[in-house]
Amino acid sequence: MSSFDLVIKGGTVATSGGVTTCDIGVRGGRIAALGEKIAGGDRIIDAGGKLVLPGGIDAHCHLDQPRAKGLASGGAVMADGFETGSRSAAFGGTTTIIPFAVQHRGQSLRTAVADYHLRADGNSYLDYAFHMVVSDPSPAVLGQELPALVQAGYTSLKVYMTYEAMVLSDRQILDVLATARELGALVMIHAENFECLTWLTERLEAAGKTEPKYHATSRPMAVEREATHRAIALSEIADVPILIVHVSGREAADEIRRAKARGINIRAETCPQYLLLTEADLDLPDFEGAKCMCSPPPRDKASQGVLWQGLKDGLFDILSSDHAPYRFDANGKKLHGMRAPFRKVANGLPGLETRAPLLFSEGVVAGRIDIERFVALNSANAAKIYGIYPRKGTISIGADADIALWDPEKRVTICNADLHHNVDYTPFEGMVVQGWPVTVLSRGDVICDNGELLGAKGRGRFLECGPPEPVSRKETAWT
Ligand code: DUC
Ligand code: ZN
Ligand code: ZN
Repeated sequence: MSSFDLVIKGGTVATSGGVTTCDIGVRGGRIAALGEKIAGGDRIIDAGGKLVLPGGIDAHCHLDQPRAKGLASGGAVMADGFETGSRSAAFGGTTTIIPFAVQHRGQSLRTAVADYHLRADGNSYLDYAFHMVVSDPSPAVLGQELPALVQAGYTSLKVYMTYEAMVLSDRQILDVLATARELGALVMIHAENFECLTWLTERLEAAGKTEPKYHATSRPMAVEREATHRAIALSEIADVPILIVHVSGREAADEIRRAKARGINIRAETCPQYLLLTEADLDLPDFEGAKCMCSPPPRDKASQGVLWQGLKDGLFDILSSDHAPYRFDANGKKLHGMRAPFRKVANGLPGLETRAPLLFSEGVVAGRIDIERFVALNSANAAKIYGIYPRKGTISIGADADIALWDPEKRVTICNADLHHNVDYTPFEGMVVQGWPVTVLSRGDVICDNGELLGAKGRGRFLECGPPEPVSRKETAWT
């Protein structure tokens, strides 16, 4: 018996901190040695010509999420649960996923988390953690449930400034922020102004402007910009860091840049759809535009440039998919028919599998970001922000052997038929990318190899998260 279960030999190993050529020895699912020539190994993987990268972390995806009652688009069914969602993520080089356990109004948060475990446990190919969505911050939730849940490893939560079933008032958001501050949890904020977009939606409907393209008209950049500004102000007032999710427009990005320049400790995320799609994609004929309907909506070319600049220079910390899997059929996008007003069309698009390859191709290969920055955006920063670093997000001794071997030359034409989710389309159909993860390991197990699924359903484990990195707890005047 040799001293390693597996040795990955001769690859170019990149982390967010640098690039080197070395071998990796894996024992018991963890990285046990890094060195120039590691001898032995029950199994050898030749990584010559490959990039050896930490497995991706998709820190914002929606899987098997029960729909909130009372939504205009209510009833649409998510096509991916943990089985197909994690499978698809794995084929795209992702080894950890963090979806959302959603509390519906009147529901206990603890119950929501327990219910979500029933959906996840035993079904995932990948390790997973949960964020929580707080839609009813009652005294019991803030005073009893959240403290126990944060202690148990659920250290991040999302609040919404929009959606009828989820929206919180500024005062409620302040209550959640103050609780997060006390507990050392991180609050993610969906920043769109509910009153403004509802007013615009009603005006558009009255004028008969209900096709998918008007979804973008109903949520212009000012709707996102104002809410982003307000979220930052709330974070400043409560004196606790926040993370603004799925930033889409250049105006919201400008707000974040200004806040960071003033020394406000906030984090930000964007997604491939905002880098690669525009509002024009919502105007495709035959209701096809509905495939690209998400909130906030895709913007314009100028926004894409601003977001790429922000990914390069550190304005953005992470790139997530916001995978929200609705099929283009009567259970999903077409639940209310092909002529449904945009208000009734489920929001979201799929992206777990294409997230990292798109960032690699359009980012690294296109010369917009270097490979270290790719690793930071793809995995290291999410691991740090959500309290699972250095177990995840890096290649270092003691870390889980969650590793993706990328062929940096491989050219792939994205085609939904080749993807492994359960959605019947991809908004990136026909795009040609260069670079693809050909071998993917999770805790030392080869789970995908050259297009073949080798991992077992249910092998993924729940990850208890530690304290998020940006949390600061100095005294304030109001504590
Ligand atoms: N917007 C969200 O906030 N969540 C899921 C999908 C979407 O478009
Ligand atoms: Zn959101
Ligand atoms: Zn989302």
